Amino acid sequence: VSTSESGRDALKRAAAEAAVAMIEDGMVVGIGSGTTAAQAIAVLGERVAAGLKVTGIPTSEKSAAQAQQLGIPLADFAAHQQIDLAFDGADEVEPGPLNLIKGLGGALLREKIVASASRRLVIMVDGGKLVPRLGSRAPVPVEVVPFGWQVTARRLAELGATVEPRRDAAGSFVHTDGGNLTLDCRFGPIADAAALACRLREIVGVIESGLFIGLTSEVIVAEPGGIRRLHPA
Ligand code: A5P
Repeated sequence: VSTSESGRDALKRAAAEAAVAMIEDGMVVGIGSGTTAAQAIAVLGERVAAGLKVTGIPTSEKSAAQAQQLGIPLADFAAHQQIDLAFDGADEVEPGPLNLIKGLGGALLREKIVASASRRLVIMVDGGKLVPRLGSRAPVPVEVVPFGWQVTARRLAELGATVEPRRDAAGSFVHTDGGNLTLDCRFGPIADAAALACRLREIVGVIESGLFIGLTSEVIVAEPGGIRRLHPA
């Protein structure tokens, strides 16, 4: 796999094109967040400009702004509670169940709400994001209420994680679109991601974790040799 920036960008674009090709006229579409999703939004913008009729429900303020700029009509859950297809990126994918780690790019909660309201969740990655066990490389981002975050962080550490609050380059806490904090929790390779997701949810102060369990319909994997499609085993 090419590790150069332009090589990775080309793979993201290839995955994005394959995902957006699945979108049909009249669909309500969940619009993901992150750099791969941004490529897909650009491709979707081209199709909308060419006459495709869709309604988008964005998963972050950033994606909403990009979609709006490209003339993609947007709505929210007041208008549609059922999404036909959502596209998004991921930080790690475990082949087999196609469980995911998401949220390293900052969004997570809205992504999970959109994913859970979608008939199909299509994930776009390059081959470098496939791991035998979630947590092999990435931390699990956990969105928490700012009040008492230190207590929440301690509880997360008791589960065996090294916990770091997400900060920007200047050292300030990063706030999510919902005004919350993100704690990056390094567990190392996770033997049972579904069980861990449940345990995380039980901690007071935790809003959601970046473990996406049983939500993925299809993963589009872009590699230098071409596109592969994975379905949950
Ligand atoms: C958004 O914060 C995340 O969940 C992204 O979907 C994920 O981090 C993948 O992002 P990239 O496509 O930028 O790697």
